[in-house]
Parts: sequence; C-alpha cells; structure tokens
Amino acid sequence: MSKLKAKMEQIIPGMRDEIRSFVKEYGDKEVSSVNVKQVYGGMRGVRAMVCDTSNVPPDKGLIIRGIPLKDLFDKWPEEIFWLLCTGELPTKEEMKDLQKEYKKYGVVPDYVWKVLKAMPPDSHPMAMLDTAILAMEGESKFRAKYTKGMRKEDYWVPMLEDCIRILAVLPELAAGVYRLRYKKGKLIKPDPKLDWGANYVHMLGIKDPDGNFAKLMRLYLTLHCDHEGGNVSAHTCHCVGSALSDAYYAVSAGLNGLAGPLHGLANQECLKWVLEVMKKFKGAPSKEELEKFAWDTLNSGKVVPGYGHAVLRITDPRFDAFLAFGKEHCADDPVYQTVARVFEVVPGVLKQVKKIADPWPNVDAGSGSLLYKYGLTEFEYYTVLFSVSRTMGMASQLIVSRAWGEPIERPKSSTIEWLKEKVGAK
Ligand code: NMX
Ligand code: MLT
Repeated sequence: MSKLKAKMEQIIPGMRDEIRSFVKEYGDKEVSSVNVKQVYGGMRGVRAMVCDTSNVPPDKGLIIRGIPLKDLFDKWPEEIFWLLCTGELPTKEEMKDLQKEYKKYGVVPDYVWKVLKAMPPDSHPMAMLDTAILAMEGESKFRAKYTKGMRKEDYWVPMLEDCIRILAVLPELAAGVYRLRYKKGKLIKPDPKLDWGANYVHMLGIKDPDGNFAKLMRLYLTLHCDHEGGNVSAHTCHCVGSALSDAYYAVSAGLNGLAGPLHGLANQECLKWVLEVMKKFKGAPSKEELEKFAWDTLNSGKVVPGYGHAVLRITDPRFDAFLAFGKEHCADDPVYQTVARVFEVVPGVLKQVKKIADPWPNVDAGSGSLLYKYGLTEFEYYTVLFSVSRTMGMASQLIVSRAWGEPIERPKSSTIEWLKEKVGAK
C-alpha cells in the first residue's frame, strides 16, 4: 500500500467523526447570510461550502493547511500535494514514496496522443489538455468500482488512485501538448531520475543548463497548487465530483473553468499585455507611458490582466514570490523589468476606479515574464502550467470530499419574482 493511502487511512476516521459530531451539535447555527447584491454578484463572500485544504484570508493570501504560503516557497510540489491531502508535510521517505507512485503510474497511453493529433492544429493548449484528461476517463478505478457496487466509506480509495494516476501522467501530457501544438519535434519520454517538476521541464525540451528553469518550475507548481474552494476551477471540480463523476470528469471540468480569461487564462493575457506595451514603446516603457497604456486599456473596456481579485485585498503573496525570484535570477531582463514597473504604476491607476475592489497584482501578473525568460515564449500555453499545479488542489479536495462523504451539491436558485417578493419589492 502507498504511504499516502496508509496516512489517509489513519486520519479519515477522525475527520469523519469530527464533521459528524460538529454538524450534529451545531447544524442549525447560522454562519453566513445572503443579500440581493450577492445573489446578483457572483455570490461574493457567501460562505456556503467547505474546503480544508487551504484558506485565503483577504489580508493575508494563501494559507495551506494552516501554513502561510511564504513558509512553503522552498517546498517541492510533491510535498505540497501530500500536505494538501493530509494536513502535514511528508517525511523524506513519504515524499520518495509518492514520487515512486508517480513513476509507477506515469505513462501516457498511446491513444491519448492519437486523440490530440486528431484535433485541429490551432486548438488552444487548454482545450488539448482538458481533452487528453477526459480521453483517459475509461481508466477510472472509481467508475469501475462504483459500477460494480462500492460502499460509501470506500469512495475515497479509488478516488485517490485516479488522482494519483492523473497527477502522474500530467507533466508528460502537458509537455506533449506543448510539443505537438508548437511543432517542437518528437515527444520526450520522462526521465525516471527526475522529480515531478524537473521532469516536466525535461519533457518540454527547453534547455536548462544551470537548472534554474527546473527551480522556477518547482516554485511555479508549488505556488499555483490551490486557492481554497470557491474559485471557479476548484468549485467546478468540486461540484462535478459531488455527483460522483470520477476524477477524470471532475478535473477536466475544473480546468475548463481555469481556461477563462478572468481566471487562469489571465496569465497568458498578462504577458500579452506586457509585450504589447513594450512593442508600442520600443522596449521597457517609462512610468508615464505605462500609466497612459493602463488608462487606454481601461477606457477601451478591457480589464488590466493580472490585477484585481475576488477575495484578496493585498498584493498576492504568490506574485511577491515570483517578483523575488525574478529579482534574484533575471533582474536585467527587460520583460521582467517591465512587469516590476507595471507593479509600481498600475495599482495607482486602478485605485482611481471606484468600482475596482482590489487594485493589487494577483498570481498571474508576474509568472509569464519568468517563463518567457527561460525560453517558454508561447504564452497561449501558460494556463497549462497553471493547470498542472492546480490539479493538486482539485484532486486533494476531491479525495477529502469523498472521504467524509459529502453529498451532491445542489444550492437553491431563485427567480427575480421570488427575490422581489422576499425583500418586499412587489
Ligand atoms: N481591470 C479592469 N477592471 C477591473 C479589474 C481590472 N484588473 N479588476 C476588477 N475590475 C472591474 C470588474 O470588471 C468589475 O467591473 P463591472 O462591474 O463593470 O463588471 C468591477 O471592477 C468590480 O469588480 P471587483 O469586485 O473588483 O472584482 P471581481 O471580484 O468581480 O472580479 C477578477 C475579480 C479577478 C475577475 C477581476 O479583478 C479581473 O477581471 N481581473 C483581471 C483578470 C485577472 O487578472 N484574473 C486572474 C485572477 C486570478 N486567477 O488566476 O484566477
Ligand atoms: C486562483 O488561484 O484560483 C485565483 O487567484 C482565483 C481565485 O482565488 O478566485
């Protein structure tokens, strides 16, 4: 048995008892109320779901299982997935065991490459990745066991197996999408000596002579892993999983949400914006030029990508981490310098727009400049990297939800007539 499965087996009974007795004793206590603005405003701030893998206080940013992100910058993504699932960082042996699992289950079946090659050559890399995951659905252990008959207490076991399988193949799948979509030549096989992040770099086929791209990749995969339960991708994955759709369906669905420009696709939009401004001003722009460009963007009805957030009200600590990495590794790079200058200028502009709740940079504002510097210049691909990481969060949330026996998600919607009557507007 894998060490992760053994660890989950230890903690799940306590988790179930805690939830059962908490709901029994406090089930009728109110924790949130909802006004009309929230009903029409994307449910912002409504607390009606549970997610213990991570939490995002607006004034602090991401906290994973009680540990602030800034204390996890040096952790490897394998450690982060263990932490998300179990609430503890793994020992060296436990991490090695997880890496062994990834190696054991990490071979992409040939039919997946056939499916991808049959797609239109200009397909978006996210459409390719999500299709590839869905194409593998026939492998689901969860679906097979459910179809045969499985006790509810056991749901988490095949869910864990499916999630490990998906995470194990994901770097190869994602790298394959890159090589096929951008005609980079033959697919590159995983190197069994490498860790999850370094293997991804290896399979992309981008030269990394000093190992700094692999370092960036590990950081990238760590920083994007999870962002509590209410963001579009996590929430979608969670909702689909609650119908007992298996992890292939649920993760692919979640990633379809990540592919939206207001969510994960903002990273490609952001670098595009930065390169446009550099093209317009023939190099790193001055602060005045940037300010004008930002206003022009707003006045044309577009958003400034990489800025603002539905929950955060500070500079995203994930952005801070990327900025610090850039300062250490590529302070002279003009694209990085432009990103740093955008950070000096854009919050001042957005603060002048009353309706914008958060003028600060989010995770997507900085990552692209670093990927660009290391030779990953096809920015339409960037959300695929985000996806590889975010699958850890979605997967851990699926496993935990099946472990405590969460029911199907089904909130009550209202018609405008009902709402009007409720608030006395009729
Ligand atoms: N540029 C221009 N307008 C903005 C921005 C921005 N960066 N941020 C918010 N607004 C607008 C927003 O479009 C809305 O306008 P309207 O009422 O006309 O529809 C208004 O300000 C109020 O929005 P907020 O309450 O501040 O933000 P909300 O919670 O609705 O949305 C985002 C959050 C992240 C969708 C929004 O800030 C945004 O569109 N940012 C740019 C895209 C982006 O960077 N997304 C990535 C988020 C992180 N991720 O990876 O998922
Ligand atoms: C995320 O990482 O999912 C984004 O910051 C969006 C969010 O949390 O709503």
